[in-house]
Amino acid sequence: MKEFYITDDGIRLHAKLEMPDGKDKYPLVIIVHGFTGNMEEPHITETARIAVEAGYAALRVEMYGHGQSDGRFRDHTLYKWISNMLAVVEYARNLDFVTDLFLCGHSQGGLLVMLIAGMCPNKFRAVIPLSPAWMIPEIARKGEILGTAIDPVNIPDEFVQNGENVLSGNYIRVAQTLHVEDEIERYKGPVLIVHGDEDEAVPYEYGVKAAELYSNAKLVTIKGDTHCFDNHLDEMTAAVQEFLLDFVN
Ligand code: FER
Repeated sequence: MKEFYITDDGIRLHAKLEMPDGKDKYPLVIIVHGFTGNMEEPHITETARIAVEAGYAALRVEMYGHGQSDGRFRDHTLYKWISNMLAVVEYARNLDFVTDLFLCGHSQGGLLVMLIAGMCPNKFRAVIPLSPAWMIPEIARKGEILGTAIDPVNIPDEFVQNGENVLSGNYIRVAQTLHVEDEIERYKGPVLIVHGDEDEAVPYEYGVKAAELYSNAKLVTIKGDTHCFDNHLDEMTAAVQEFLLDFVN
C-alpha cells in the first residue's frame, strides 16, 4: 500500500494505492467516498479489497474538505470535487502500469462518477456508481437539501445539517447548475449501479431510474440494505467483484 497526495491546483488530495500480486500491468479502479465520508469507511475499504482480489489496482482518494485532504468541509462544492476528480483521473492515466481505468464512487461520490463519466466518456472501461445521490441537483433546484427546505432563489449564505455539519450556500448554488441526465446521455460505456432497497438517504428509485436512463447499465439491488450497505456489505462487494472480473477474463 502506498499513501500519498495528488495535487489539484495546489489542493492536496489524500490517496492510497493498493496493488494486486502478479503481472506488471493492471487495470485500475479509482474509488471515492460520499458526502461527509472518507476512504476508511467499510464500504470503501471493502470495495478496494475485492478489486485487488480481482486483479485490479485500487486507488482510494478523498475529495476537497473530506478525510485527510485539504479544504474545509464547509467550503466543498461539486465543482471542486469535479476539478479534484479530473486531476485524479489524469494522475491515474499517467501511471505506467495502468491498462484500463475504472471509476467507482458512493453516494455523492456516485453522483461525481456519473458527472465525470459524461465529461470523459472515452477514458473509462466501465463505471460503478454505488447508491448514487444524483437527485442532489434536482432537489437543490426545487429547494431541498439533506431533508431541509430552503428557498432555491434566496439561498442562505450558510446552512447547518442536523445542528452539526455547516455548509456554505455555494454548495447549493453549484448543485443547482448540474444536469445529470445530460451526462448520463453522454456516457455509453458499461455501468454497474448497486443500490440497497431500504436506502434511507438516497431513495432506491434513483438507482432504478439511472439504470434505465443509461444505454448500457446493470442494476444490482441489495434487498434489505441501507445507504452504506450496513446489512449486506458482502453482497454489494460480490456484485462489484463479479462485474470487474468480466473485464479481466
Ligand atoms: C442530500 C441527500 C444525500 C444531500 C447529500 C446526500 C447534500 C449525500 C449523501 C452521501 O453522499 O452519502 O440532500 O445534500
